[in-house]
Amino acid sequence: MNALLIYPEFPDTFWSFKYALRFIRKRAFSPPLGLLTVAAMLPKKWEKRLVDVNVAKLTDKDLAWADVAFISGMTIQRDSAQEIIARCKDVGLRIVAGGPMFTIEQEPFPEVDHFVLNEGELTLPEFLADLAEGTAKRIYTTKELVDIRKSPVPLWHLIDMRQYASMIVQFSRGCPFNCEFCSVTELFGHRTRFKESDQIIAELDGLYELGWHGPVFSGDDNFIGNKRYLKDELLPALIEWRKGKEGVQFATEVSINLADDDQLMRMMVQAGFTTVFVGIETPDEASLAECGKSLNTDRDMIADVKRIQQAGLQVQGGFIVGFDHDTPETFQRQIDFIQESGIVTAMIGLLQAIPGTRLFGRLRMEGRLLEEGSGDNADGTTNIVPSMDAEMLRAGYRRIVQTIYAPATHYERIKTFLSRYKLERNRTHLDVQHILAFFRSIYHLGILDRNRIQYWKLLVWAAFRRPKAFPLAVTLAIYGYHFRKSFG
Ligand code: B12
Ligand code: SF4
Repeated sequence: MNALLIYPEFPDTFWSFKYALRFIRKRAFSPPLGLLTVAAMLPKKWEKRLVDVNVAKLTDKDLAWADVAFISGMTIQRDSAQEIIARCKDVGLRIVAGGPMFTIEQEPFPEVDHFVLNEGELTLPEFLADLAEGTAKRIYTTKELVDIRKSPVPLWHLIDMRQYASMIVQFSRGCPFNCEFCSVTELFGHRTRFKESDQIIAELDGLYELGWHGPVFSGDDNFIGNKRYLKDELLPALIEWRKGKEGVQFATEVSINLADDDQLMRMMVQAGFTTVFVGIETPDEASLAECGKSLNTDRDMIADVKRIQQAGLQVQGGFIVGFDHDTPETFQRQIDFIQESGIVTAMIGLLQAIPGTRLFGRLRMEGRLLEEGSGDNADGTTNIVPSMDAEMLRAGYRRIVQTIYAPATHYERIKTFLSRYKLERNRTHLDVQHILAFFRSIYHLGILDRNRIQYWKLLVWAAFRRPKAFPLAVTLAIYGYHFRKSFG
């Protein structure tokens, strides 16, 4: 059996980092971990080929080679997935679909032969057994959650690592909280399920031995969902593993209560974590209460962000407008918060209702749902009838985006962040591409760009005030270029 695993194309979005990746000559941020994991669960004797359409073309030859196509994807990849499915159908390929988008909706994909939904570790074995018997059904689903200690090591050799800016692993799934707009607990549960530390080290060894000595993103819903396990097991194991491996740096997603735990922050930094993405959502208490984000209420979140930065972790933040309790003042409050906190990479979303969330259920009852959402809450659209005037909301959203990514404010935020950031020694791993990226940034941002003066001011400031953070200043300037282009 020849299995062709296909990952559809992402549109140009905040997270695509398309314009920034060109500076380091990479094609995508990270590879499709779901498909690499699925590949590891297919029978050993099958031939496997993976085409990530974000980094390579899906050719007619690939399709002719295959006996069966396995397609994954998020809602945001819907258009590309539909094109791929149509091409597979044209050549008579059997199509198997799984992953977050297909788990949420199947109706838009009538040509798919088999939906193997939820966590593949649970549904794929039954599908494969039925396929072998010639009795494969159309839908395989489960309400169970897998013990991810049984999840296999992804088949890294199926990708060309050089095409990606970062590798991606997953230490845990699930989140103890229950925000109204979020589909994580519906899909992955409230209990944080961690892999064994030995299992994680084996995955990291696999990557390192294949020659990956760069950034690794851990795609956890909330990495700090089980602090005891982190302190007693995983972080000590990572600290030990990372000795002598300076190039490897980790980034992940956490909740704001990381700021309450100095020991945890210290251990994460020691283990090689440099960046955390935090769901801040909004500085408005009433809107936080509305969406059930109780862990962000009654606290000084600017002070929290500062503490995390001072501990040595860059904070990236997710922000949302469009809650029922938002007022016309909310937009300026968001801008002020982002500027003051020095969160350089701030993802601003318009609230969208994702099927399966509590928000989706509530708004359907209230008759406030419009057409299906785009799946990208940072594209300025929403599928909700807001309580605020819709035009005012859209204009407010645009104002936030245009203000925080305007060169003057963006460069100012970089300085605010770098003034506080505690940079560990020997953290920065520079390869030839990074050095070339610096020269490319001089050309694009320092010569061609209308706002070149701001760029040069930042470089001079960094060279004298934060010389060790100079490469990071350049990287963040390049990110700003991406955000201006993609939100432009
Ligand atoms: C890491 C991550 C990212 C990373 C990297 C993504 C990448 N390159 O794949 C980054 C930060 C870039 C990212 C961005 C976004 N993400 Co994201 N992300 C995740 C996260 C936390 C982990 C994904 C992962 O790698 N999991 C590990 C692998 C092993 O799991 P998996 O992919 O789900 O695969 C398993 C099953 O789904 C199944 N499976 C998967 N594919 C297939 C295929 C077949 C054929 C079969 C049989 C089974 C199967 O088996 C696998 C093993 O169990 C998930 C949440 C989560 N816990 O899954 C959200 C998640 C996937 N992201 C989500 C979203 C919305 C986004 C963004 C749109 C956010 C935004 N507003 O910009 C962007 C879109 C990306 C872009 N380029 O624009 C949603 C998707 C919901 C949906 N219906 O589409 C999720 C589920 C989070 C949520 N809110 O619920 N994301
Ligand atoms: S803390 Fe984050 S992952 Fe957890 S439920 Fe809330 S938004 Fe979702």
